[in-house]
Amino acid sequence: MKLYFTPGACSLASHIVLRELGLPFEAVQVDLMKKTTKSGEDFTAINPKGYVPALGLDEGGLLTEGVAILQYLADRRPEAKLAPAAGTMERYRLQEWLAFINSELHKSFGPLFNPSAPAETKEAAKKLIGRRFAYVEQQLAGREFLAGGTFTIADAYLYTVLGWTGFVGFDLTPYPNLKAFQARVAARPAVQAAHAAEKGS
Ligand SMILES: N[C@@H](CCC(=O)N[C@@H](CS)C(=O)NCC(=O)O)C(=O)O
Repeated sequence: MKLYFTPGACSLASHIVLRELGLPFEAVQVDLMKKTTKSGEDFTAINPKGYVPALGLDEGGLLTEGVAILQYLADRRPEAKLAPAAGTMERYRLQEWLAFINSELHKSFGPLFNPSAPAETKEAAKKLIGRRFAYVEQQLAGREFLAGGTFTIADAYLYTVLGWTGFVGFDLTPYPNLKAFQARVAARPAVQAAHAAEKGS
């Protein structure tokens, strides 16, 4: 498999999961401004959507959309239990988290990364993220991970999004459960390996 990624972007979640599962893969860095790969290929010719993550499959073809990629990867090694079996209520609960992180958290950061977004738009985005974080904070009370006691693909995604708070000046101090979660996930060997690989790339 080939993971098209940009350091620190939402592709980090897929990168972490590949390493958690010990799946063989090639990491291909993408410059999102120029829309080229590190070796100079036109990324839009590979992924017409022009964004990461994208996963080149061993059998040919490309899978896009982080929540689809994360589930595809977890299902390659079901014994690792990074996602419950398809069709179970636990899987729908996981999909509920993935959808929430994707549409309510991840996408709410958009204005904060956009240099031309007006200050009021950025402020409104921060308020919205704060409300969403308050919900997650409450859900994480007494729990190590989103789905309970074991790490899943939703945790890799939430961890990735939490990592952006430092870049955009969002203070996590009022969310101690989120901060503890972030530290807990950061300590995982696969997460440290993904960070090291992205830094060195
Ligand atoms: N719907 C996509 C969105 C992915 C996304 O937002 N990727 C960002 C990085 S975190 C990106 O590549 N942005 C560059 C662009 O859209 O041109 C998903 O959920 O995977």
